[in-house]
Amino acid sequence: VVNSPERTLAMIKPDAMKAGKAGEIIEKIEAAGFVVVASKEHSLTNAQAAEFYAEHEGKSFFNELINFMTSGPVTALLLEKPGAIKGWRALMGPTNTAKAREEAPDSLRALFGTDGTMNATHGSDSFISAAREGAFWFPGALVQERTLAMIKPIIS
Ligand code: DGI
Repeated sequence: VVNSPERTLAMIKPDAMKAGKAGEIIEKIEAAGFVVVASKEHSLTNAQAAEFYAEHEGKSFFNELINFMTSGPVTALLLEKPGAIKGWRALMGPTNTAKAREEAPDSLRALFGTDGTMNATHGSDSFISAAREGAFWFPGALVQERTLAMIKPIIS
């Protein structure tokens, strides 16, 4: 299972899109060994952004987050690589841009992020999130080929 491909859901957020950095980000994604399985550029509605970030509803930064995520187009990407979920989180770096610049200066958020809210990229934080977020952006796409392999040891 360790070397089998895994898929995760990534987004290039409106700040990086507006800055014209999508191409550069995708080059870095491919240079890091990810395969871009599918991509889609789309401007989220308020309802879509609220659904995507439902787990943050009620938090202090929720409205700011929704305003930002609906401020322009985003590019959603379905990425594949062994260990894609953790690997993509590592390539992005810490959530807060300032922290990313201190702790992971080569990370995408350090290079392309703006601040604590506008941080250039998104990545699913778990297998379950990747399945949910992948289905949100790419309905019908096979998000996790290793689902059966993963749950077999649990159910047998
Ligand atoms: O998975 P992440 O994007 O790294 O982080 P998350 O799922 O905890 O939060 C989703 C987004 O919400 C994050 O990319 C930026 C924003 N956010 C999270 N925590 C804070 C925040 N924005 C502000 N202003 N303050 C926060 O504490």
